[in-house]
Amino acid sequence: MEYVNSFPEGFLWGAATSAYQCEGAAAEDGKKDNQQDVINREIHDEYGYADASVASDHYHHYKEDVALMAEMGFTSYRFSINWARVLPDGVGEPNPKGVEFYHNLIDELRAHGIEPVVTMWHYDLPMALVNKYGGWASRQIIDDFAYYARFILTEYGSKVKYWLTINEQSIVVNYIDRKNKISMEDKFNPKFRYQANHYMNLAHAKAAILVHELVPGGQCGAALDMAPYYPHTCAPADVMAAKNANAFKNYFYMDAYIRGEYTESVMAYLKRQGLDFEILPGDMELIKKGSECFDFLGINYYQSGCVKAPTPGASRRSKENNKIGKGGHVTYEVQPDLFEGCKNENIGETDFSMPIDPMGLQYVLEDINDRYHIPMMICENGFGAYDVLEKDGSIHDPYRIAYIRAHLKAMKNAIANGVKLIAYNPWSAFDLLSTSNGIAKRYGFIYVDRTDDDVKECKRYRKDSFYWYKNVIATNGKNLE
Ligand code: BGP
Repeated sequence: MEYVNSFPEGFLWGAATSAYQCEGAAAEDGKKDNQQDVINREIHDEYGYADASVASDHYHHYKEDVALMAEMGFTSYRFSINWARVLPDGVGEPNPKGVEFYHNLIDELRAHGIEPVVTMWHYDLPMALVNKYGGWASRQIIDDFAYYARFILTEYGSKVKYWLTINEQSIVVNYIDRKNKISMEDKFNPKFRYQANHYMNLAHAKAAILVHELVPGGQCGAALDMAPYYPHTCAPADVMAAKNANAFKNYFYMDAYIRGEYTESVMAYLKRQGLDFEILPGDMELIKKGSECFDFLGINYYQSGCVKAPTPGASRRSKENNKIGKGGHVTYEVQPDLFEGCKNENIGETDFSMPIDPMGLQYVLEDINDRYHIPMMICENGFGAYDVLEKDGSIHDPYRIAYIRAHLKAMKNAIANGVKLIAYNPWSAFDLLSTSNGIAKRYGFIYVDRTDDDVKECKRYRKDSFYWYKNVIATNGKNLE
């Protein structure tokens, strides 16, 4: 059922990327290593996937990329700042060339009428801080994150209204997968993860307060990966497991950001499991103050989840991404005595085992709006696939068009039911490194001609979805055909 056929006046249309996944120039112009440079070198050695040294070479192609975005009619673009590019040691001396790069990028966007939406941290902590004290493992990160936030807000605040502090905090905390290592020493010590989560909440709060202090009219948010959890059956124990999963994976993070408090049932569970963390005097006051500066929630929506009552005695296990790109290769999460992930037989999946569920997006948007009454921005949504560059330079990606069309319809329904949606920034503007499958798994509207083995010249090509999305934007989402 479709209720309305329009997006609000002034709705922002664009797409998203993150620094380490697209910039390249990893050791150029004064930039030092970040955690993702190191992790992606490891991934390259182990799986043969491309590392972050060249990525999509956006550092050298940014003008062309912005021109292509403008050709599609973008009015927004979500990207992240590479912390180690502007502050190579994490704190202290800035790197003039790195600082200049983001001025140039932002100016280029503004010159084309594109609103920048900037993420402060998208998985790429400077190695200097990881080596010094283990990154998110130490309370010191809170002040260093605030130092970095103050630096970039002072530098770019007059040109950027929308700021996202942290990308996908719940993913960082919940998944063992290497992309989400909190520090390089981390060996999925669950207790340590919840302490690091607390530090992230404090770092986020400081940065949110700074956005309001330093940016006139500044809007602060954070982007969370958002999957609604469905019960496998209507057996009460399965329904309870779904309630638990939604609290543990979703509300626990939103309650901290938006209400400035921790979800009671989750805190009780963590205590029972011996996973409770240290909260010092003043911490909760800071988190509360940060929540008062939280203006909008970024939603990264790819899929829904399905859970059942946990098998008694099952041990803790994190979800593992499908690394080989053939359906069915996925490991489901287990949280002992709370829930156990399983396959939802009612919906299809991508080749990378991502369940495809547009209605799940309507569900989360309405659920969050009913619960928190907060404006939202889609900061990621998209279809990862093996695209083929034809001899004539065309790329036919009907699967991506179908996926995005269905999700836009779901957004229209949510808007009709009262959801205040600011923007749609799907993943990704152009092809870039996947967190787990190199460059072979592509999400972009713009094809970047390189492979995992051969960087070639990273020449850009327009996919079919490029032209389709251009028309969607031109009609403010009225025409999705
Ligand atoms: C999100 C991340 C992005 C992005 C996307 C697609 O979790 O915020 O960085 O990569 O997922 O995931 P993947 O690259 O693993 O296919």
